[in-house]
Amino acid sequence: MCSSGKYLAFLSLLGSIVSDPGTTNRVVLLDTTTVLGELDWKTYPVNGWDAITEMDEQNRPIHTFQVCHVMEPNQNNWLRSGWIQRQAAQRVYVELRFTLRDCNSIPWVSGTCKETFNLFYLQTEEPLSAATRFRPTDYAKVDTIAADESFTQTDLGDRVLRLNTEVREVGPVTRRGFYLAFQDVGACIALVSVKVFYKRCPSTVRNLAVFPDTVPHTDSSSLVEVRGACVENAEERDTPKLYCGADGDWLVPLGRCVCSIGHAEMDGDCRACKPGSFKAYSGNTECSKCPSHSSSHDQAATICHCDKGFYRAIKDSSTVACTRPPSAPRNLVSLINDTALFLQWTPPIDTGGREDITYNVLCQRCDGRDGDSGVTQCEPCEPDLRFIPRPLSLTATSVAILDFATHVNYTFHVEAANGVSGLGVSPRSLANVTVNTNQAGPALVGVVRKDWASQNSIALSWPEAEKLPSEIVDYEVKYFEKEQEQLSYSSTRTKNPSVVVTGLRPSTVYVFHVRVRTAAGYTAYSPNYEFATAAEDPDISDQGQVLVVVTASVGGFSLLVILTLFLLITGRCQGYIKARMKSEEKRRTRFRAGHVPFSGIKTYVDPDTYEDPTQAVEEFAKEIDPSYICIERVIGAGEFGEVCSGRLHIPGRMDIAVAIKTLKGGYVEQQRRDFLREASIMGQFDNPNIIRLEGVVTRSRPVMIVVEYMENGALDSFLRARDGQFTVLQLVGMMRGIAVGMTYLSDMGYIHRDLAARNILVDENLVCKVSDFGMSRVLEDDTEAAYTATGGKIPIRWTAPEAIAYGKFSSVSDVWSYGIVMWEVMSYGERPYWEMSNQDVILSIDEGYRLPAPMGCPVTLHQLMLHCWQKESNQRPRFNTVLSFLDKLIINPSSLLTLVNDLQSYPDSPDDMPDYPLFISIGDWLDSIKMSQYKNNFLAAGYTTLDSISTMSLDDIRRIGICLIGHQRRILSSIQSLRLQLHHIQQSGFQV
Ligand code: ACK
Repeated sequence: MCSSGKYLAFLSLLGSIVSDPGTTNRVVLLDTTTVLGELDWKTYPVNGWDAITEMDEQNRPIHTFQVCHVMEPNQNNWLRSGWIQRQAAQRVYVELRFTLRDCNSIPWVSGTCKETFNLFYLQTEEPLSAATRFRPTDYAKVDTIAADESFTQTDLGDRVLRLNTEVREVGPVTRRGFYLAFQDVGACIALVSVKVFYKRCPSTVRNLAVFPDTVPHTDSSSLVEVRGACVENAEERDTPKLYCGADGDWLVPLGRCVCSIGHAEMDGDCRACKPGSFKAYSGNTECSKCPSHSSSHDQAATICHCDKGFYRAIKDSSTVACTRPPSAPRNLVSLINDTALFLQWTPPIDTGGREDITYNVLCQRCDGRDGDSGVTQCEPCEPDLRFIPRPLSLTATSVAILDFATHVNYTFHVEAANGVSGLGVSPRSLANVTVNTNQAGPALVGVVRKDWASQNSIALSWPEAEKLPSEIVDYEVKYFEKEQEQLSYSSTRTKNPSVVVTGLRPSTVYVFHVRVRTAAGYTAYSPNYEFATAAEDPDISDQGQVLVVVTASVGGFSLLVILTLFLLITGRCQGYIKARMKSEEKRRTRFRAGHVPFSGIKTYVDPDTYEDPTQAVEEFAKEIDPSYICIERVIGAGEFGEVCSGRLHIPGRMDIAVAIKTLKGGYVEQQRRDFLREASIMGQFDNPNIIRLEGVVTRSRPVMIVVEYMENGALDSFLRARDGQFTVLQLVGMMRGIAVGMTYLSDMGYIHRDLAARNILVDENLVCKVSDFGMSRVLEDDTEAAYTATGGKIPIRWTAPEAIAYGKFSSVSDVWSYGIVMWEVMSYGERPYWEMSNQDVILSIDEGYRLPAPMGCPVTLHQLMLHCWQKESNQRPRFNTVLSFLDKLIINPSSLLTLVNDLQSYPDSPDDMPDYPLFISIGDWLDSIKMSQYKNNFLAAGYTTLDSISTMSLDDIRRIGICLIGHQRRILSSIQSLRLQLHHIQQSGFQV
């Protein structure tokens, strides 16, 4: 046996090395390095293995077993451990640390020297008694253990000692305990430590569930499924599970627990919500701060209780803010005529934090005074008094009262209520007004007369209202098509007792009624008056020139809007009209037999469909004798020659200013045809906002096209020269003119393709007219046009993406261009997209960028521009929609007051834009959701503004007579989205 001092010193050093690495998924059954007392292991024979116990620096024992009978043959030395309890183990691991000497390093050893030893085990239920004889055959072999490293010798002859660590699996073990045995057959071994352990998955908390210590299966390929138990104050969502793997690792977490009400997760635990916060629902959410006007004083609150004077309605969720009854309605006024008494008020200042505000109207008759006390005696009003729409639960801020008695003092109490009214002891929120029915008299607006009517307009007047309780603010004229039975009504205001109502349909009977707005509110409406517009004549559109003047008073300044509708001046060209009528008839029979659109508008005929284009010129343009033309000066240059101004004097007619486009000499036939092509297009149009063709000179040189003269020239240069000089309303008037012209062209089926401010001409009255009808030629001619990938020449900045990409021109691609023209107008002729290259314009449009609102641009107008620039062409408005939207803006100039620059955040791309409604009246709204049939129901129930419908509930919808469930749903969901939009708009200060 080797037991030199050097070797023992080495062993003492090992004592500090062989401590337990302390892994948490191991349960140690035996560790010889931690046993403080005697190990009491047995050796057979007694002089085989040698037990040595040394003390380390900390005075802890180091138990070592050595054997080294390498010189003697036939060695069979056994070392047996004490009895080791199995505990929960099923598979046991034995970790041995030892040194084993290399036989070659031992001088003079014969063949008896070995370099391995054997590990055995024996399972028993109980420890063997001391008397039990050691029988090697009782032990089962685990393995032969060899050294990875052994004593070796350096070149200098020093021995280097290496420590081996070997782990063997023992088992499965099933009895209560077992022994280990080490057999030496002639090696030189120092067994430094023996550690016996088994693996288990240690108890853990995952997803708020606790999983206990778990021993893996003996079969290393199968997992143990373990169900977790929720931590305190948590509840199961899905059964929490983990699987314990053979190596003591937890695998595959499934299911989870969540914190119960009043508790929230923190550091793997469910902690109680602090006072001032609450959690009403179980789940892994945080505790929330108590909503407004509520508080919680205890830990783990599941609800915050309302502060004094604040309540929650039964239908309110326990998580919403507490609210209180509203304050009283304001500005309660009464108006009376001979049959009806109207009460109007404005909503209370304090809505109590709720949106479900309703009003109840209570009535008392206070006729006499008590003889003794002198106190006014009041009694409930007569039960047959009729309230329209009803006395209680009103959602609008007005009510009409019928069947009242005359010469009576009525006192009306208007109560504001909301979902929490009546829940506490708060006083009722009342506003009172006393009405003396002596005042009842005739309607305040006298007889309404028709002064004149044209195809599209009717002028009305009525006597100035008299005997009004307070000053007149203005008159409101409501009108609708009689046949439509009030399905769609419009209204306009005027300061004078007269108005010209425009935008009407020819040969149509309209119903009008008028009321007065005074400082104290509205009077009753006048009776209905029915007047018809003039009949339509396809060629003689209207008689004379009508100037429509709408005066509007906005916030203390007056704006004069001049919308001049030029209609064909007759007489001047009677013969010409007759000549055209013939060709018109011919054309219709030839190209569109029997096809005249219902609006009575003609259909455009492409001159290219004529075999001989000269024939198209003959058909649509009048030949003018050149001697009638007096050229005065050159005003510009066109592609084919100069543009001049001059006068046209047709005998028997007043001479007129004209512009004359000339075809320069030396042209080839194709150029002549291209030049005259524009005349054959223009000659088909007859609209006050389309440049009018006077005629052509083709039978002599130079060939000329003569058109009406537009004093202010092209719109873009005109605006640039007059930067900042117009009111918004004047600019809108210009846009309206262009929209009228474009509506006409699109109705005729003509696609312009080059709509841009440079192609709009402006006359001395600021009337804008669409010009430049060259189509393909125009695009060649236009300096803005650039070649596209498809080879066409296109004015990129003005053109819709689908037209640039695939040449898909349509009336809605013209709408895109119209949006750009709007932008040019509002920016006084700024170049769209400034100095960006055409390529960059195309890319940025594709990425969703759109021109921002020019300085001083009303939100409504930029909103309309963005609609025109919808990427999806079918989502763009049609020209008639654009036109009616502009008309509504003009009628409600307050809608132009909010400028984009005033808003904090305003989208600059149609993609980012909330769905702003492109409508202003209830009628428009119902049209937009295809529920037009209910216009009457809304109007009859007193819903006249979008604001008033925004608070409607399902019950209100039922109450006004909408019975089909599908329709109720459609209307309600539209109201809900409208409510959001109105809220958004009101937040940004935009008036509807
Ligand atoms: O901006 P402008 O003065 O308006 O310069 C151009 C120029 O001719 C070349 O087209 C002007 N122009 C074209 N047609 C007319 C017209 N009918 N009346 C007045 N000017 C016109 C245009």
